[in-house]
Amino acid sequence: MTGLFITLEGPEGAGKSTNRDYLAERLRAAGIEVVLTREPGGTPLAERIREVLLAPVEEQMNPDTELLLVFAARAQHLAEVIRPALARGAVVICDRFTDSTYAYQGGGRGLSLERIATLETFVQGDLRPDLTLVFDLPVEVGLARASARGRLDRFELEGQAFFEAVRGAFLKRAKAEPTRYHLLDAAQPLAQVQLAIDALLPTLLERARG
Ligand code: T5A
Repeated sequence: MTGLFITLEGPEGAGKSTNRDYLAERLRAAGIEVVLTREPGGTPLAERIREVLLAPVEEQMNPDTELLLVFAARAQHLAEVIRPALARGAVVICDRFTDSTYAYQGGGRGLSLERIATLETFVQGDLRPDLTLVFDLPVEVGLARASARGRLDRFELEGQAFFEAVRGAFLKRAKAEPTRYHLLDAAQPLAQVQLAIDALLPTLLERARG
């Protein structure tokens, strides 16, 4: 038995967490087992790595260190949460996954995509999300939403050019593989975004029930 692996991606403040909860609620209401999780994090150990990644510190984090920490957390998350849940047939909804690595460490930091792909295969084998929802919105709209919440994390302190590169990387990946990615206009009012999610439900339920 294999479950369904859904990831939610997009720039800062795009509404991933809000809509992750919404989607989980809709699937659970239809009797589906849903495991809701996030990256970096998802297990106690991986959450500790998340703290290291997000905390603003004076020492500049080397981009390779950042990349390896992201994949270290992912290895733990896959072993402890994602693979066991998929093996028992659950739907896993993960707030960010490896597309964020391509977007932030690849697009934002400018690290080699080949190197990221090598680590992706090393850590994940052939496991890839079945469906990736990309919440797209202009950088300034997302940053305004994120900063309205208060203190900014280490990534949110980056400048406009970094986030434009992140957004561009998500859009490029979505365009290259339209069967796996579903692009959503996250600048719309929340009710509209959720209507677009509702439209996906029949297909998702069919796939979740195998
Ligand atoms: N990272 C992560 C990497 O660099 N590499 C990696 O491989 C991975 C996995 C994680 C950081 O780590 C980096 C990327 C990130 O910088 P995070 O907290 O998971 O950080 O990610 P963020 O994007 O920072 O999370 P946010 O909480 O900021 O964004 P969300 O989850 O997209 O947005 P959400 O749902 O919290 O909404 C933000 C606010 O907007 C409102 C919500 O109510 C909330 O107040 N909102 C809307 N308002 C108006 N209209 C809508 N349509 C709205 N949707 C939501």
